[in-house]
Amino acid sequence: MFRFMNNKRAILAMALVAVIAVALTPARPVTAADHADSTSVAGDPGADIADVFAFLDPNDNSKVVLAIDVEGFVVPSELLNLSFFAPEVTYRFEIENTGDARPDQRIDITFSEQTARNQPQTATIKLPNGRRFTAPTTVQTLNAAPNPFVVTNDPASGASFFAGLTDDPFYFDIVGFNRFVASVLAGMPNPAALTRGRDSFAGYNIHMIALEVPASMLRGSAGNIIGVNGITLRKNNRRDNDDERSGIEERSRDTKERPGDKLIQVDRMATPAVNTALIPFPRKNEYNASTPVDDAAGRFAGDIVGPLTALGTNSANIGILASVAVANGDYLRLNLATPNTSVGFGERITTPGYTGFPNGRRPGDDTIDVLLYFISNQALTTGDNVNSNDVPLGSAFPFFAPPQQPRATGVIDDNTRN
Ligand SMILES: [Ca+2]
Ligand SMILES: [Ca+2]
Ligand SMILES: [Ca+2]
Ligand SMILES: [Ca+2]
Repeated sequence: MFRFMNNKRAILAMALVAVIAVALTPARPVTAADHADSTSVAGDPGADIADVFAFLDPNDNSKVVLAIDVEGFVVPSELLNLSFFAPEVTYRFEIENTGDARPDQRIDITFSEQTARNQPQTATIKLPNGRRFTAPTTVQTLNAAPNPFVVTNDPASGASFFAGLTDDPFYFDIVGFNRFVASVLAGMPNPAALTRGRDSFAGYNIHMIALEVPASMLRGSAGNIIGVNGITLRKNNRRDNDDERSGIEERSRDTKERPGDKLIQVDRMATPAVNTALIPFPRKNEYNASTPVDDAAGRFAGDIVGPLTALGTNSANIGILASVAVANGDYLRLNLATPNTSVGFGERITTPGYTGFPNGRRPGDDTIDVLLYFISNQALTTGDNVNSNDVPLGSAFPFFAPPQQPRATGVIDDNTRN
């Protein structure tokens, strides 16, 4: 068991983390928290969840913000053409609020087809209490200044909604990490590889869906603790009796939900990096098709706890990690009674008053560094030396930063850090 007394041992620990991660994912090194985590979603970007967020509105702790983003790495010059949400995908938040692994509520979000680049799509939001409302997406522009976020408030439920492109809030030096891993595998660990401090996601946009609801809407018998799981589903509406009624071309454009349609789960994501870093490659598709109930039944426990044990992560810290990903299934667990006054920008888990991941997840939380912190028995605090998003986050709902736009004449730096 590691007890980290100096930098050398800390570096050793990180090296071992890297070795384990690579050993378990031989064909795909760590990329994002969940971006392109398995072959089943890598070719389906509209349904490929990159990140999921759950946090108390720092301006009003009586409300919870839930967000899910998909299809990242949208370059500013393409934000007009790539700005639409897949109309045949259902974006779902599963809410667990009784203290077990079985979800108790769901919030579904679907989108109409895009009819023109300068027209919004219409999102339909179905809340757990049966209330449903519609909201326009935010239309994009190629101007140097972004269009303002369009936020729809639903007075009947107290909910607010936003969907559109934002700056990708995830930050991580993919290249530095993988170079470091390569040096470890070569037998010459080179921690200098982690000193680039270059955010692989800087300068790029992502498709963001954000919803704010009263916390009271999500509370259950577990009291202040809720679990949040993001999933995407596609309709399987290829029914035999449709073949003679309508042509293939017509059916392929049909996005209406009808009785008999079956929704197939494409991706799921709660705790960052579980599928990308820990689940072995041959089981990544299986993980995305599984549920938190499967997790709690131990289906992937060996894949998650085993490497941690091998690394010397002690039982207390394994317990912290397993409490969000194994014991009662993989959920972002958020304590609704823990006051939150920040989106986490620039904070570390060692920052006094830190209230972020693994308590839910705020847009600014340095999740990769937090995971390394617990894996190393709370000894490693430097992580990948990318310590915050490349642009400031928002101060009001949806709390994410505006999309990165094509730069104005004379602006040289587009923020990308490859
Ligand atoms: Ca994914
Ligand atoms: Ca439950
Ligand atoms: Ca960013
Ligand atoms: Ca970091």
